[in-house]
Amino acid sequence: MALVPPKRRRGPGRGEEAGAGARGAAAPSPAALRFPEVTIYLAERHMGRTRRAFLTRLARAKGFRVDQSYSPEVTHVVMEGGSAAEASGWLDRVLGATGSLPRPLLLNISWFTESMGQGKPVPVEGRHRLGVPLPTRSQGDPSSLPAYACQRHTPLNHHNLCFTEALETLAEAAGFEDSQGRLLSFRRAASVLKALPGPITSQSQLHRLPHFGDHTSRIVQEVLEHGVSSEVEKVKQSERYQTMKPLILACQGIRNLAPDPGIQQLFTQIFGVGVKTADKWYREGLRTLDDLRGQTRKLSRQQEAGIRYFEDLCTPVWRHEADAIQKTVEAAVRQVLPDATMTLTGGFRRGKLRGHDVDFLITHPVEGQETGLLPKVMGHLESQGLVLYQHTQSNHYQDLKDLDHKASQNTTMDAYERCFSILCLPKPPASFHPETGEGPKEPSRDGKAVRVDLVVAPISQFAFALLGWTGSQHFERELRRFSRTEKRLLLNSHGLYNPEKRESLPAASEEEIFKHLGLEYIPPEQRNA
Ligand code: 8DG
Ligand code: CA
Ligand code: CA
Repeated sequence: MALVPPKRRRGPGRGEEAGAGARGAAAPSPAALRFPEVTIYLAERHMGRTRRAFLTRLARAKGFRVDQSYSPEVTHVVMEGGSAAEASGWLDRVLGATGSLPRPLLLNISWFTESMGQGKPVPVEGRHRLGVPLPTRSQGDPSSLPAYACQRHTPLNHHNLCFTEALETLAEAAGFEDSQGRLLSFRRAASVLKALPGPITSQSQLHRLPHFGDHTSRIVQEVLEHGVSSEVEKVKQSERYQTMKPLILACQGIRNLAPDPGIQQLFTQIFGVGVKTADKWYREGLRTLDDLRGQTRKLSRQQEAGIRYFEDLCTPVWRHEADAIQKTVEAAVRQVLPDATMTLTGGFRRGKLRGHDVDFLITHPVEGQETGLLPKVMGHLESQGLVLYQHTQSNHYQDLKDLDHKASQNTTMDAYERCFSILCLPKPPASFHPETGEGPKEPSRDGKAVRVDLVVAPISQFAFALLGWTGSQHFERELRRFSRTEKRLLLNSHGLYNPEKRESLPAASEEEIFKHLGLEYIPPEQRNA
């Protein structure tokens, strides 16, 4: 059945493709358009005519403007299944043909699906983008891209999403198999692509890049040629991958379903489980969240909490929610210790608009005053009914000697006083109703359950803690590897240690730490490796 809409008179200033009406039969009247700032164009290539017509109807029913033909008014071009190179080439041709200058956002289908799910245009993030045009002058020659992620600038929005998604899926699957070597090689290759000034358009470009071997290059080549990699598709469809993923998410109870692949290993330590437990459950025949719910005796307190609030914890935390939590927690901190300061760390400090949790670092200008702060802060929050789960640990370093020892241990786990919690973000005011398109979805109870990590550092170690808790996880790992391998120094979130001289190198700021390491300073928003 042909689903080509009948021809319509086109509106002023609107271009038209041969044979296609400008708006199509089911276009909503201007009054029904809910998002005047967004005009979508769905590229038919790969999507097919029928699916395109279906998606058009869906979006229009939700009040989106979807144009049948490309014009300078289009703000969001959505492509399905094409490679970044293809998308970019397509756009160049279209722009050349229409002579139109404003470059629209070039997005993969995930932006469209999420926007339909939320009933409003979601903010565009790096992972939504496809083949964004090269910046006018690239940040240097890609062939001279340094080998360590901590030597490179890695912005949040990069140009090679379809390749990095494929490589990170394989990294994640390698993690499920407990194969650290493979996990790292896929992760490193993906990280290199994130730092490139433009999209990969030909396989020959890979020869000059660090961390690209036969296997990783083959994956990229497949994606370049076919839009997908058969190996990645096979992994994604395997029963093991499909079962392990939600099981790991469930038993950690903390990860966002939107994948931040492979990060599990670190979190295994935090919530007590991870790949091994998930694997054991898998082998015992557990497959779904309900299977887990029926097996309460197997669950620890944090796993139980993770599963109880699973739906909320799978919903991203938005930046404005992080800000709201900061206000609430900061008020409690000030009550206990008026001069204490609280800094937002983690992904939000790197400029992310959403995350799986909110991370804070607390300190006090007078060394030692901060000790024992968290139980009191949590007490305050508990008395307001805001704590759904918490696990607080006091610091476990005794003296400076012990600190040097900590610094000398090349481990990600630190000895700070800290609290891993699930807090209840109070219900937003009525103006944040989903129908207004302004706020988060209706929470499942009186508020939304949000994972919050609180870490307390004495002022003398604050810079190291800030650097360590800002991430990304891969950036941190690379920073430690660089220190160890290239500088023979041991770095962790307590300090920087010279094992030969048996001394610590103090630092009052992140800049000083980079200086000690002989590295150019990389600001937080460029650490999205
Ligand atoms: P997201 O929440 O936006 O999804 O991502 P994120 O903010 O980058 O990740 P995260 O999982 O919240 O972790 C933030 C940083 O904190 C990351 O670099 C890893 C680091 N980190 C932990 N646990 C520990 C730990 O026990 N010790 C140290 N030093 N760092 C840690 O998550
Ligand atoms: Ca975080
Ligand atoms: Ca965290």
